Amino acid sequence: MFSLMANCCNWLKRWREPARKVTLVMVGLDNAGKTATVRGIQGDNPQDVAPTVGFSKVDLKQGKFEVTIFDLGGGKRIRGIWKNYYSESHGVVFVVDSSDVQRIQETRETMAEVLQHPRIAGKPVLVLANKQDQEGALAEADIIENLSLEKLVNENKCLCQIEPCSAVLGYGKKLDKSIKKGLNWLLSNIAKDYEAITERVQKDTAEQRAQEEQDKKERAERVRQIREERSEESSLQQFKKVLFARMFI
Ligand code: G3D
Repeated sequence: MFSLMANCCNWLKRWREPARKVTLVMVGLDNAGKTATVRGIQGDNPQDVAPTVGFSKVDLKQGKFEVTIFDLGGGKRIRGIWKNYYSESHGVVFVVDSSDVQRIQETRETMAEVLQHPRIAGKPVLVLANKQDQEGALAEADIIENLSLEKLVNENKCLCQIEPCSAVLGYGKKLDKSIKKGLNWLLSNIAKDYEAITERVQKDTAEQRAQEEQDKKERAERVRQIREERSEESSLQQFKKVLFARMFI
C-alpha cells in the first residue's frame, strides 16, 4: 500500500516537473546522414535532404524534453564552427556513415577532436552508426574498433552508446527504432545529471560570450589603430607635398 502511494507520489512529482530544455549538437563528416536523421526525428521525409552547408537549428518536443538540435555541416572547411556550439550543448550525437570505409580514419580523427574538446569531454555521446542498409556497411563491433571508441570515451570520461541504424528506413512514428532508442538513452542520461550539466552549460556559455565580446573589442581596436595610422600617414604625405610645393614658389 505504502509502495503504491510512493509510486503515485513519484509519478505526480514527475508529471508536475516543468519541461527540461536540452540542447544537442549533431556532428559527423559530410554525407554521414545528419540532416536525414534530424528530419526523420522531426517526422519529415529524410530522403528530401540537401547536405547541410552551414548549420540548421531544429526545435522539437520529446516527452518531457524541449530539445534543440544543432545540425552542423560536416565539410572539412566548416568543421571549425562546431566548437562555437559546444558550450551550450548538453550532449552530442555523432553520426557515422558506416558504409564509407575509406573515410573511417578521418571519422576517427574528427571524433577524437570533438570528444577531447574541453567543452565536450564528460558529456554524454550517442554514436549513430548510420547507413546499415548499405551493402558492406561496417557492423557495430567494427565501428567500435575502427574508431577506438572505448579508448576515446574512457580517456574523455564521456558516457557513450552506439546504435547501428538507418536514417532512411522511416520517419516520425516509423523512425528506425535504434535512433529512437539512442535518443531516449541520450536524453535520460542527460536527465540523470541535468542540474550539473546545465550549470556547466551556463558557465561555459557565459565564458564563451565574454570571450567573443573581448575578441570583438580587440578587433575594433585593431581597426581603429590601422585607420589612425593610415590617416597619420596621409597627413604626413599631405604635409610633404605642401612643403615641396613651397620650396619652388
Ligand atoms: P549530412 O547532413 O550528414 O551531410 P545527409 O548528410 O543527411 O544530407 O545525407 C547524405 C546522403 O546520404 C543523402 O543522399 C541521404 O539520403 C543519404 N542517407 C542518409 N542516411 C542514409 C541511410 O541510412 N541509408 C542510405 N542508404 N542513405 C542515407 P543523397 O543522395 O541526397 O546525397
